[in-house]
Amino acid sequence: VEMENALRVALDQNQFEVYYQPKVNLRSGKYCGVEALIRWNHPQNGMIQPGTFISLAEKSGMICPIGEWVMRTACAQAKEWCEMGFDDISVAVNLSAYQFSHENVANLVSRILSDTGLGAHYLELELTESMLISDSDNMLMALREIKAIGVTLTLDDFGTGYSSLAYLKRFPFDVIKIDRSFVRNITTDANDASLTKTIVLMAKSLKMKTVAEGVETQGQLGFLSSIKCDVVQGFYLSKPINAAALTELLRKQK
Ligand code: G
Ligand code: G
Ligand code: NA
Ligand code: MN
Repeated sequence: VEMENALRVALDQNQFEVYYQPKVNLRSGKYCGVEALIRWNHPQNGMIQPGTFISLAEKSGMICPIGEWVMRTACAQAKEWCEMGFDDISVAVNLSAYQFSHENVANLVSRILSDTGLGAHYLELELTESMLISDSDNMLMALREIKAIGVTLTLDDFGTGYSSLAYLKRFPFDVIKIDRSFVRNITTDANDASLTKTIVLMAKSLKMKTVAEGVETQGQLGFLSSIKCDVVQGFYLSKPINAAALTELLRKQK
């Protein structure tokens, strides 16, 4: 209850902030999108990372209003970038399973797109494999509705779940985000290199795009480029930064 109150106060008093981590398209070498990642700017404890409060927000149900705030903020920001002429930048928002079981996410998405004026194809939703284990009939219906709006669906942490291939078969994903546990050793471990290459080939034959997350070195980027992975994200390119800093990055590129 204490934590629920703290999260509510944080939301009411604007203590949350959305950071953005850029993604680069390997073919063009240009920024093509960002992932929105929440931060809690606590008045006493400083910047708190989501790893320490998202699970508490899920347990208390506060993830619904917080998740809505993140999506609204990220969509408004993407619309602003469009109007500044950065009109090839999509924004990816992470969702929790709790949101799907407690609210109509498709309605929420429609409402936010219409309120912010952002085109649906600029919004991408990231779902982790672990979200897909239970309640899969409801999840399937919700994802079909969201996809019909024109929003991109991304399967996050790909390869870490119990039945990664079954999820691809059952759910209408557009993008596979290759988990960083594969990316970490692609230049030193032949098995990880082979698995990553196979994931990219499989995605291509399914007409899906691939994003590699956790790219930290030039060598990893070079390998991903050689196997024609579509998009990369990671500390080698940029850590997550605030909206002003991300806008600066986009300006420098132009
Ligand atoms: O930088 P990083 O510490 O930002 O993120 C840690 C974890 O928190 C990641 O798994 C990320 O997906 C999750 N996360 C970050 N922002 C959000 C959010 O707005 N909603 C949800 N559900 N998860 C988030
Ligand atoms: O997939 P997920 O939503 O969990 O990813 C977001 C998390 O990954 C955030 O905590 C972000 O800070 C972290 N992250 C982003 N790039 C890198 C990277 O290159 N290396 C590592 N170790 N973590 C990263
Ligand atoms: Na994610
Ligand atoms: Mn991930």
